[in-house]
Amino acid sequence: MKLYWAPRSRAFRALWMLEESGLTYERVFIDIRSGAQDDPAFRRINPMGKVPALTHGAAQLAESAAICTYVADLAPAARLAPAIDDPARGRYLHWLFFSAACMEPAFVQKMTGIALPRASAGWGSYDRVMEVVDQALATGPWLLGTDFSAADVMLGTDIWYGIHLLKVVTPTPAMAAYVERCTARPAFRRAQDIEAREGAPPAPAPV
Ligand SMILES: N[C@@H](CCC(=O)N[C@@H](CS)C(=O)NCC(=O)O)C(=O)O
Repeated sequence: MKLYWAPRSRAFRALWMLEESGLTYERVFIDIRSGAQDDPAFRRINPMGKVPALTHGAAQLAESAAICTYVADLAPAARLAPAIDDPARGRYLHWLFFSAACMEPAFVQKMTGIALPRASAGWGSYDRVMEVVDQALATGPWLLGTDFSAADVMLGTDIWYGIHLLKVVTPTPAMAAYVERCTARPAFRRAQDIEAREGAPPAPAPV
């Protein structure tokens, strides 16, 4: 299995997820700051030319939520997803999709100040998204209660990036405590170490 990734990007979700899974994988650095994502060989893996992307035998996929779902299903022993017949699966899928469908557009709205009617914006509004997330984290420790899941990898990365990188989130006490729990996980720390260790652009090939 190969993870195509770049540091300080949405690929962190896939990196953290793979570290949680215990699966063996190889990392392929795609230097998106120098245009490596436009290489035809990479575009055949993800026609969008974006990281993360994953290949596993004949399977290839992109979209971080899809990768997290795929990896969770591939590693049942790591217990990162409720079983298919578990009612918690509903809430799990809800939060996996919420990230790209609601959280990210809400961040963009906040950063750009674009005004849209609440009824026609799929995410409602930034304030509503934040309110709903805060309520979802009120009980904890994780989105599904006591069980950590791939949905926490998605949402945890978003809130963490929202606070520290994008600076669009002023954390409520529930969000701050949640991010602290996320960042204390050994797999999260390993992913951060990998970024620090391997995140420099690859040396140019000798000519
Ligand atoms: N919806 C995608 C978004 C991936 C994405 O936008 N990745 C950015 C980095 S954060 C990227 O690869 N940008 C390079 C480019 O678009 O040229 C996901 O969640 O995986």
